[in-house]
Amino acid sequence: MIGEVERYLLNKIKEDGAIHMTLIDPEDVTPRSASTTAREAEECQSSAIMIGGTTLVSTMHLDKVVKAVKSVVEIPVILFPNNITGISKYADAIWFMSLLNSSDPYFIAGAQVLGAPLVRKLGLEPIPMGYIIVGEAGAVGVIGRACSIPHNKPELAASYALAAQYLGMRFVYLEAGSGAKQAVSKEMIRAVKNVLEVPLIVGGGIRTGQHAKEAVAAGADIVVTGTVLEESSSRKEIKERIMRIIEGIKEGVNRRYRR
Ligand code: 1GP
Repeated sequence: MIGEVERYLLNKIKEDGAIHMTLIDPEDVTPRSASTTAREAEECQSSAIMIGGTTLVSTMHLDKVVKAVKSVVEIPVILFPNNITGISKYADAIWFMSLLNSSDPYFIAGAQVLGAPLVRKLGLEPIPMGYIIVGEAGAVGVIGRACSIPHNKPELAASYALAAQYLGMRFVYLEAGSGAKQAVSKEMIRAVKNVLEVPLIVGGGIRTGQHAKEAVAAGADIVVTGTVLEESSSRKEIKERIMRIIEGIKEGVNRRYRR
């Protein structure tokens, strides 16, 4: 059941303690700029490229972006779908995800039912993941009709994460929303990690090495960043920012062992 990409991620987490993934929102890029970001990310040792965005509607554009990225990197390209329009045959794998705290059954199981046959037909590797929205959350909270978990209720996030694990999801994602002012707190990451045996992904509003370090020290296994790279004006800046975040992840792993 566990595919090649998932095995790679699990091994990488085991080897490095925690890893970084670069998120590319197809709506904010051209195929060319996406491939530049992906190449820089791979050079800086980001472990995978995720491609997806909340308001994406053009599968045609998505295909072009995924194809361009795939042609320049060796690391896996994983789809991060907002809906059935977020599926592309050019990717290696897809987060087969359920927005657990949505109030709309469409985002919990409806889109998944529609998308599953296509995922199978295209031979994409599905990686089951429980997706949990936290705090203000922005666009993803609105579109996904999330009953967002307040930042000061870590125990609620832990209950959702545990339920995801008991439902058989093999990854859990705490999402503060793209470009969030407030990233997921250390307390919430710690509370979730405390009950979880599957890898924990954390994203939304992580902009600096210090942020990444704190998230990893608290228990994040995968740190996802997107906005911070979109805000970069040059290849040099993209590289520097990714390097700082990856350095922060390494420091976070070391801090865990020092406890
Ligand atoms: C969004 O968690 C991801 O889905 C990444 O968030 O864009 O804030 O890095 P940022």
